[in-house]
Amino acid sequence: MKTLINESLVAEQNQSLMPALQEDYDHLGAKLQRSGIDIEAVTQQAAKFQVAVPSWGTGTGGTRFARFPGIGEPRNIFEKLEDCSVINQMVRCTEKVSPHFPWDKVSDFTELKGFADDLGLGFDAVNSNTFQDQPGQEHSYKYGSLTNTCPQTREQAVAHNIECIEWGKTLGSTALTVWIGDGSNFAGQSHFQRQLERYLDSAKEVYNALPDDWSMFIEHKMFEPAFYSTVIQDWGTNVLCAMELGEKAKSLVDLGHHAPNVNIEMIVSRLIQFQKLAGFHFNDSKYGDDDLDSGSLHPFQQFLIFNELVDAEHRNQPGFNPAYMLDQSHNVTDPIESLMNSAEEVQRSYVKALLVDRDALYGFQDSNDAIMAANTLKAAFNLDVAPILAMARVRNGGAIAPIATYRESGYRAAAGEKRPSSGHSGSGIV
Ligand code: LRH
Ligand code: MN
Ligand code: MN
Repeated sequence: MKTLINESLVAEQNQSLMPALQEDYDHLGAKLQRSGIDIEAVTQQAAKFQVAVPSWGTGTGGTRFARFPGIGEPRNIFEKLEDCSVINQMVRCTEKVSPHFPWDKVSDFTELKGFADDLGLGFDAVNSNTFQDQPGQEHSYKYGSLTNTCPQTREQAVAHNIECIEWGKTLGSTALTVWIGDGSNFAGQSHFQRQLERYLDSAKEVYNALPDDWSMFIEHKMFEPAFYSTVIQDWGTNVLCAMELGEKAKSLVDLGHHAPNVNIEMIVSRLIQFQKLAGFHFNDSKYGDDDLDSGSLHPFQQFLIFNELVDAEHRNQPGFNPAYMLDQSHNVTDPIESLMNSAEEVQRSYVKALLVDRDALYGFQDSNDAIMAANTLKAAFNLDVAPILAMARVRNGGAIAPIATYRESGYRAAAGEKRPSSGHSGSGIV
């Protein structure tokens, strides 16, 4: 496997940090032992954790007002994969990349697959894009894509989703994520039922093109770009459509796509219960679809979501196999640093959730001991599991201190030399 950061630099940095890490790890191990938890078992589970990186997250996102490009931004999918491989080399829990078409322009998918293989990377769900018009496109998505009142426009959107499946097959992906921006901006502009009927008709065509081992991930979002109504606006409409389509269709939860204060962990629980949880787009948010770094604002919420996920794992719930992906937009940070940090934050929530004393929690739930139930969750959340995460990373060949080692490598400055700024390019994020 080709690595882009000098392995001896990683080894050197790790060596100097190892004595302190070992001390902290042993101390945490002794503490956990008092609660009957074997730290080694937890570290092994942490080391198996994976979350996919979005190809579009490697460039500076920008807003609808401005985009301020960073140094050495990737100019194409090959350079995006290089950055993803650096992320994975440091954190060793991001082996897969979720591509977005046609933002990721590819002329030879076999070549792309080979390029990723060499970097030790694979592909997670492929994302279609019918929320923008592309140059030369015959029919406009101004008034919707899969739900457009014009049949030719709907056909064009269906065909794009089907070509994404074809491309994904070559890349070794097994899922298509469909998010549409379709909706309306004025009361009365669209007939709610007819619009959803058109969605289902189109989505069925896409669904029917799925290979046997593929899934279709339906992603909901409350608003934006449509500001009065959105067709797939919440998990209710989402799961109704997934049920209507069939077993291969499941609901994807993007953390930023809900009304403020919505109990997302409960939505997750419901979807698990009915075997309809596709997976996640992790990010954090204060106001709306902010796409901030995962766990940067609401680490407790993220932990509570993982509490549901680990509970499902613990109870061996049938059909439970969610896909974990990041979906972020970076405006003021180096995207590589944000993505490394975020992967670690998601992994941190997972590890903390593993440490919940589940039998005690079930007991407190059954006896209606609210304060002790809450304290049981808090006890796990309040533990500092950083030594477990660092040890899992180093055992997988990663860096004890990902950001410090990455900065020391000078990768970004070198990318700046190799990739002169176009002043534009990047993710093309909306
Ligand atoms: C929509 C969304 C969806 C898109 C991505 C770029 O807001 O979350 O997942 O594909 O952003
Ligand atoms: Mn998303
Ligand atoms: Mn979003």
